[in-house]
Amino acid sequence: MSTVMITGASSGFGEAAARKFGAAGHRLVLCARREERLQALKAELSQHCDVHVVRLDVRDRQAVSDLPDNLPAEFSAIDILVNNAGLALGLGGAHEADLDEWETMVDTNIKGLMYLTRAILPGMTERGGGHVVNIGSVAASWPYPGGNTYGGTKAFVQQFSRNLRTDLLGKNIRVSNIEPGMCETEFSMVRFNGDAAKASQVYEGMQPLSAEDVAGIIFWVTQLPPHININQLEVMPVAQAWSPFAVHRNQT
Ligand code: NDP
Ligand code: 8X3
Repeated sequence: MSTVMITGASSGFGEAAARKFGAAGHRLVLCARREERLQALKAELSQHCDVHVVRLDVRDRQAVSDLPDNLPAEFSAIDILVNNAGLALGLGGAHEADLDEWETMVDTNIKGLMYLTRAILPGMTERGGGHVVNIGSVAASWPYPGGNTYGGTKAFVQQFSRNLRTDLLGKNIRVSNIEPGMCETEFSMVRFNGDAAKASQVYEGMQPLSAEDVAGIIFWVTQLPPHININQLEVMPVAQAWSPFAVHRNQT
């Protein structure tokens, strides 16, 4: 049985991962800003496993760095950190983007992930083992219109994950970067600022991944024999692929 910390456990992949690890009896530390959702999840999962809930904004550097010391003793030895909290805001062109939205994505997807990693790694190195599972995105490698800063933040997650592997070589700590494509969670609702019609259009007429699909992958990489490290795993729904290069033919 492992102790698993999941950020962004109030929705989407994080919530589904909590259910997956919880059903297998793992001890859970669930973090997000919407604590009432975490409490409801705790009530649901408590029959299978021990759950500790933390109201946490991953952008709060001090709160994240204090987190390990504030955990109850029985939850303090984190074996698996799922760095999942994150978001996209807007899908406009870079020339008209809202700088506050860009900063929120940087603060959450890059800095928040950095803070959590830095806070949890010392315990893992002291105990001689662990697994950091970062949630990247296909947007890290493949540009699309309006992906601008969001894709940039996930490119950071990709390279940071690789560099963690090199820093942690010999310390028995695994690092995996899971990079999903389209998945129907609250992601698009957040991206489009609560516009449900716009959000559902994203998945119209195609079968996206489900949160459970991604949670199953997160769980799987952690359950492999301990000498195996999945470095990077990109996954899309069958209905999603790349497009050819866009060419602007200025001939009219
Ligand atoms: P959801 O919007 O359903 O979930 C996002 C989670 O992140 C929520 O639990 C939210 O909790 C948490 N979160 C956001 N900001 C903060 C913050 N400042 N502090 C703490 N928690 C925060 O989206 P997904 O489950 O889809 O997204 C999870 C991750 O997967 C993200 O990193 C996203 O970029 C990535 N991703 C999503 C894809 C998709 O198509 N859905 C594809 C590829 C990657 P709360 O608001 O309660 O704080
Ligand atoms: C979210 C997936 O394709 O909307 O990371 O960028 S996508």
